Amino acid sequence: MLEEFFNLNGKIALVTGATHGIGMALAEALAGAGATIVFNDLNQDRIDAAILEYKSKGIDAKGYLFDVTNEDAVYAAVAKIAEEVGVIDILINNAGIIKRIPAIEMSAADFRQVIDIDLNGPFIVSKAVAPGMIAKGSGKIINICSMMSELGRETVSAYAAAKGGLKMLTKNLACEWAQHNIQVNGIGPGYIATSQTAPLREPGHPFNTFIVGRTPAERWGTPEDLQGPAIFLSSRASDFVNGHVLYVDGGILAYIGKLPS
Ligand code: NAP
Ligand code: GCO
Repeated sequence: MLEEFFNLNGKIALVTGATHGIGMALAEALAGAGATIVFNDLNQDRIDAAILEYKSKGIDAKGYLFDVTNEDAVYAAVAKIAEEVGVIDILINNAGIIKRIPAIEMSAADFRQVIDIDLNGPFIVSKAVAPGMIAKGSGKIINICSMMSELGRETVSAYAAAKGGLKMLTKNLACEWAQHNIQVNGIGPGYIATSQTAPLREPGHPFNTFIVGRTPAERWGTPEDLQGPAIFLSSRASDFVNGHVLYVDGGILAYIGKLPS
């Protein structure tokens, strides 16, 4: 019974931006539950290196070179994946960037680039995989949101706008596609130790102490903390979960903050 709920055998999962970091951890989790993994990146060298890393872990992952913001390239890649591997059952929209610039100093071009990758990208890739899921009569889409889907902070205006929009895109696509037995949900990681947050974790950086104090679990999250939630939202266990953002944040969003000592 339990095994059946979380078994991904026979499922094909596309994880965007999964050459390292959270994306790779999520791909490994889904592979461990039986899924066949395909992933993409912007750089062929990083794709090649990731394929070897997956192989070293016993995962025969296939990598595809495309930019999630390039609609033609996305549709061509989804068609190529269907031809070479099969129709995508599970999509994790993981690819994303952040630019930490005070709003008044941020150019419109920088703002647009973050919105394009972090919000338009998930829309484009979701739209490209949906017809195959509708034809199959089932599908799972997981959008990687953020604490910034709910909270703001200095210097991340574009990222917060994108991730807040991604939360609402998740809810809206859930409403449009639930009738086709496609569940669209989100995972909202807290502060996770990856290359994206490396600047904030440099020795002595005040943010390091701040975020550990702001997290009831009193630690940075790891990509592995997100693996179980990803399997849950990719599996039969979540077939009646729609438009939900599952925050995996060590309690940050539940916390008013520590009393100053
Ligand atoms: P990361 O290490 O920066 O990885 C992001 C990945 O996305 C990279 O592989 C990158 O490829 C890829 N990417 C960027 N732009 C792309 C594009 N236009 N097309 C295709 N791929 C693209 O970040 P991470 O920490 O693993 O984060 C992964 C996701 O989780 C992001 O959406 C991030 O916003 C979100 N998140 C992270 C945290 C955290 O604390 N780390 C918390 C909440 C949410 P290249 O390496 O080739 O640039
Ligand atoms: C930042 C961090 C965060 C994390 C994550 C939190 O500069 O505040 O990069 O944005 O990446 O999104 O959930």
